[in-house]
Amino acid sequence: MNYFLTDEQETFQQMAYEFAQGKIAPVAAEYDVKGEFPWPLVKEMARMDFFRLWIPEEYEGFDGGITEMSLVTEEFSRACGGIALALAGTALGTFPILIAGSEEQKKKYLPELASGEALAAFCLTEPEAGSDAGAIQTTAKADGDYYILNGTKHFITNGGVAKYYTVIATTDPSKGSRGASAFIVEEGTEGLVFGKKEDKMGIRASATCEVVFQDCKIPKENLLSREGQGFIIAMKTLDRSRPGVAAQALGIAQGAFDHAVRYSRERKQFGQSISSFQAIQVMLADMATQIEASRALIYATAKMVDAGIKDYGKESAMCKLFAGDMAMKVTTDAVQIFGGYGYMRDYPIEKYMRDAKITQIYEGTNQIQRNVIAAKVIRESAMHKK
Ligand code: COS
Repeated sequence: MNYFLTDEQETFQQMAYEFAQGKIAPVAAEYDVKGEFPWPLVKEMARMDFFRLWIPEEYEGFDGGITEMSLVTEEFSRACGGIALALAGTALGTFPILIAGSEEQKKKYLPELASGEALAAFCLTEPEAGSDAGAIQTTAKADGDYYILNGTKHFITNGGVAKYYTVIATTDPSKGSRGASAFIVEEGTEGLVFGKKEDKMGIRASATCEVVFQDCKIPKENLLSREGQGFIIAMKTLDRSRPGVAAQALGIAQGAFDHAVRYSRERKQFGQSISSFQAIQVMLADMATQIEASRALIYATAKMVDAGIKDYGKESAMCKLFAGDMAMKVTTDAVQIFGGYGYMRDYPIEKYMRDAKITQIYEGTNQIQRNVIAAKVIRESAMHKK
C-alpha cells in the first residue's frame, strides 16, 4: 500500500531497512543466544543519526516524530525486535522530557540523547505496580535543594546501559496517583543501583534489569514539571510510545512473514513447493492482510500524533492491541509453515515468535489497552461524539 510518506521519511525508511538487513540480521541470532546488549550496533545507529529522528531541531534533532520513530523501529524489528529496542527504549525514556521538560532541561539532555551518545530508560513499573501504575511505592522526599529517592523499579528496558532515567516516584503517598511526580536521574548518582539482570524468553539482546534507589539524592531541578504531575506524564508518555511498540510488533511479524513466504516457495513436499497448497496460501493471505491492516492503523495514528492532535490515547492503544495480537498470530503461523524446522533453534523463525510475545505485555498489557479503549468509547458515546 502507498502511505504517501514524504521523500525524507522514505529515505529514513530505506536507510533503516539497509542497516537492519545488512548489519542487524546477520548477528541477531548470536545476540539472542548470548543475551548481550548490542553496543557496537548501537554506536553505529548513533553514527548514522537514527537517535536524532524524534528530537526537535532546536535540540539537535531531525524534527521528525512518531512516524519516523515507527518507520525505523519497524525496519529494525524486522531483523531483530531485541536490538531495535535499544532505540525504541531510548525514545520511551526521552518522551517525559519532551512532554514535560523545561527549556533548561531540554537543552541539557536532548542534544546528548539525539546524538545517541547517551541512552535513556523509563522507570515506571515496580514489583507491586504493573498494570496498576497508580500503585507505585517508590518515594521521592523533598530535602532542601534535593529529593531523596527510595524504592525498586523492575523490568526496566535499557536498565544499566542508559545514562538518563526518567523515573516516576511518589512525593505524596496519601494522594495516590495524584501524588506521583516525575524525575530525571543520571547514571553515576550515588544510590542509583542496578539489580538483577533479567534472563528473558525473547528480545534477549535488549538490556532489562532492576533499577533500585537507595537514598538516591538528586537535585531539585531534576523534577519534571510540578509535583503531582507524574502519573499524567507517565500516561502521556505511554500514549506516545505505544505506536512504537506496535511498530516493533509489526516489524517482527513482517520479518517472520518474509521468511515464511520464502520458505514456502523453497520447501518441497509431495513433489511440489508447499506454496502451491491452498492450506498454506490461505495462511499467507491472512498473514499479509493482518500485517497491512496493522501498518495502516499505526501510520495513521502516528500521523495524527505528529499533526498535533491532542487526544490520541485510544488510537495509540488500538495500535498496540491490534499489532501485538497480530504479531503473535503471524509469528505462530510462520513457525507452523516451517513445520518441525520452525521449532528448531537452527532456523531464525522461532525467535520471532518468542520476540513477539512481549509486545502483548509491556507498555501496558493488551488487556489494559482494551480497558483504555473501552473507557474512551464509552465516554465518547456519553458525549454524543461521532
Ligand atoms: N493522558 C492524560 N491523563 C490521563 C491519561 C492520559 N492518557 N490517563 C489517565 N489520565 C489521568 C486521568 O484523567 C486521571 O486524572 P484525575 O486524577 O485528575 O481525574 C488520572 O490520570 C488517573 O486516571 P485513572 O483513574 O484512569 O487511573 P487508573 O489508576 O484507573 O489507571 C490505567 C488507568 C489502567 C489506564 C493505567 O494505570 C495504565 O495505563 N496502566 C498500565 C501501565 C503500563 O502501561 N505499564 C507498563 C509499564 S511502562 S513500560
